[in-house]
Amino acid sequence: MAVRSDIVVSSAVQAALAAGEPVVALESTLIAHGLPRPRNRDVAVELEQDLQRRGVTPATIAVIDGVPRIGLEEADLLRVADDPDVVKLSVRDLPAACATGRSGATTVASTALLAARAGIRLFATGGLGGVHRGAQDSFDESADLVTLAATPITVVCAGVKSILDVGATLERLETLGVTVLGYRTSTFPGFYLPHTSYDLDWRVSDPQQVADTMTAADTLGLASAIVVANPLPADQALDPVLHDRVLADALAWAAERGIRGKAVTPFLLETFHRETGGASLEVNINAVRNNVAVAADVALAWHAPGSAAAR
Ligand code: PSU
Ligand code: MN
Repeated sequence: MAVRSDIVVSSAVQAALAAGEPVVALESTLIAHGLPRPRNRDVAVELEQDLQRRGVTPATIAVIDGVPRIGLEEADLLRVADDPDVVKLSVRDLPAACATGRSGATTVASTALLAARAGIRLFATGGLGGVHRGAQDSFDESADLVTLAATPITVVCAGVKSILDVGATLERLETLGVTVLGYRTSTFPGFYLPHTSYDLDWRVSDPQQVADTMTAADTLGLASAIVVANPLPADQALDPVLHDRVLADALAWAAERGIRGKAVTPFLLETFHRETGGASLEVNINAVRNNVAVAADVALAWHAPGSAAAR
């Protein structure tokens, strides 16, 4: 069979985009490879329902049998969550998966790319990929960073996980021209923890200021992403002592076992969930929920009557 030449946008997402209604993209690697089965399928469904309740159309993105899909029918969403043959697809993997008819979950990079192609302006995720510790030797830097440099979309995340080199990740985002906004915070959040020791240059206080930043970026003709860094409330954070202990173990084990390439992030996440007795999993899920809520608010502000997008 010939490879399909289109990206398939679900009828719900198509209708919302055509009507100028708010849409928020969701990534699927977080579901397939970031959260353990079977909890991941409940989260996948819950995130979509939460957006719908807020008056926003969800667009979970994945490649199903070689077809890139923006907005999944329930059966495909559950397949992404349940099927161990669903591979992890960053941008460079997309054409190969399409050509060979594979199914795969999209990372921040490939989700952002596909969402932007479809005209979606908002994207909610958990944590971004970034520069790994020891990258000066391994060269391990997520393709999320270079993709965001060239993809005009607003990504709401809880910062990056401390499994990464947070400082180096922020330096690369600066070099790459990616706008970073602290959402009601002046420090970069550390995913499991509300703060890191890294200050941010820009703090916004409400969804409208994010929407106004998007308008300004459009006016300026920027092709880069805007990252909205949304910290967890302090009472939802992971115990810092447990965090530091598990982090040290997880990094040591990854090195010992020679985990490399795209297996590194899922290995570290799984180790964290196991070694914190599931505590990091609850924190992770709460972070994603919070980010979905902020992305929905920004999408609503972006489409509000009188806003630039609505004109
Ligand atoms: N960070 C998280 N949770 C995740 C990921 C990153 O806290 O689930 C996933 C995202 O899909 C991200 C990807 O885009 O891992 C980055 O993988 P890599 O480092 O291989 O690019
Ligand atoms: Mn990598």
